[in-house]
Amino acid sequence: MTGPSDVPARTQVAVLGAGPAGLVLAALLARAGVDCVVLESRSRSYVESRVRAGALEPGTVALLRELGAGERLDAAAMVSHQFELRIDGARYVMPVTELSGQPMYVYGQQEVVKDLVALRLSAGGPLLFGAEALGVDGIDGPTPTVRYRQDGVERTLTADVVVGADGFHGVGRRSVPGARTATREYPVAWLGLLVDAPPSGDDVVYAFSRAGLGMHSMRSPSLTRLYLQVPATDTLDAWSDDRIWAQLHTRLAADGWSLTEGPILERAIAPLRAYVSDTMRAGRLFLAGDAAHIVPPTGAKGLNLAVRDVKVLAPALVALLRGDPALADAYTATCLEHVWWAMSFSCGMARLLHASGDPFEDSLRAAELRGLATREPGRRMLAEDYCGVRP
Ligand code: RFL
Ligand code: PHB
Repeated sequence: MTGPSDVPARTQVAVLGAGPAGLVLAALLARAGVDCVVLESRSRSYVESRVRAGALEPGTVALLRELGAGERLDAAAMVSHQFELRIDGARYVMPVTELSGQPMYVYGQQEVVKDLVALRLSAGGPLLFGAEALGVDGIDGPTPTVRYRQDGVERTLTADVVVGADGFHGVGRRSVPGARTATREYPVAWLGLLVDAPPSGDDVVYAFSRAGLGMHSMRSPSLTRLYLQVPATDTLDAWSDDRIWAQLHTRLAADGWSLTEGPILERAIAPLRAYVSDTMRAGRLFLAGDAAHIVPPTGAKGLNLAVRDVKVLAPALVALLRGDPALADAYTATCLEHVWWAMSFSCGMARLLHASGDPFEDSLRAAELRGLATREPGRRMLAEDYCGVRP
């Protein structure tokens, strides 16, 4: 890690945030010979242990391998050839690989972050932890500046370009003047659990039940990841272990399947929201990943979208720094196409998979889900959208 004494004050690209978007971008830029400095507000141990996403599209995995961050992933990721839709206890297997030609992968986001942090540090690239960006100035001129605080000291970093890859709560998106946002708040949240128990089967299971969505996923042969739909207003104290397990058993119940319990290692309630900024660029400031858009987690798309953005952004920045602005000018429009596709899939799944409590509405949802799960066009669409392979 770069220490305070050798903190650079000038770089080509200042990247805010060491999440998947910022770290993949830094790796792509390093490969193209562009200097960048990554500023991350949290500590290294915090970002490497923050439990979040798990399902990676084949395109994301291919890029991580290509960048040299695929070794641990290839040893530990679980290849997911199918997932299961469970509708009022009836089981429908979606053969993703058979229908789309590619599998999904299950590998924790914090492991992806660990691999990318190691890659960046091994290449000697500046990556500053505990460095909180406070604001971005001069984005309409040729050399924007980031004000940030590290170890209680305020510093500035001057760059040719600044990228806000600092998530929904960062300063990047607040520094784009005049951005209009399309937003949807949901009345439900997800209670996410990491459990010290072997997964109860090989498949990710999305269960629609009248008591609410229940989900089964995994992180390793000995770690299970589970989710429950809860009211958006709930806090963790409303959810004792007994209540959690009772609800998981009810919602995931199905013939021939039983849920293995274990100690809950980690629990958090995450709000469900959908949000898209209509512009991902203002002058020399660009946004990528959750800073520009949030999708509900029902489609497993957020991290994968962050990677899609920076795949578009890296060559655009390389060209811009060489004096050719065409790709940078097209950045927002290019990204909004994949963002709205993923939004449409994720919001569609969110609408169908969460119970509303209204018996008529929920019977409609179950019928619609059965229609998708049993007819060829629906099955193919679900498989292709899930693994991000569009014909
Ligand atoms: P991140 O990961 O939030 O990283 C942003 C980083 O910026 C730092 N930061 C700052 N740094 C400097 N200065 C500041 N002022 C800063 N403010 C913030 C933060 O500390 C952080 O390190 O955004 P990024 O890189 O855009 O990545 C997006 C993904 O994290 C997110 O979309 C996914 O986790 C969404 N998601 C899923 N995505 C998938 O592709 N597949 C999944 O299976 C999946 N499951 C999920 C999910 C999100 C979930 N939650 C938490 C709602 C499951 C859940 C429960
Ligand atoms: C996960 O494994 O955390 C996961 C899988 C699928 C989703 C969301 C999260 O849609």
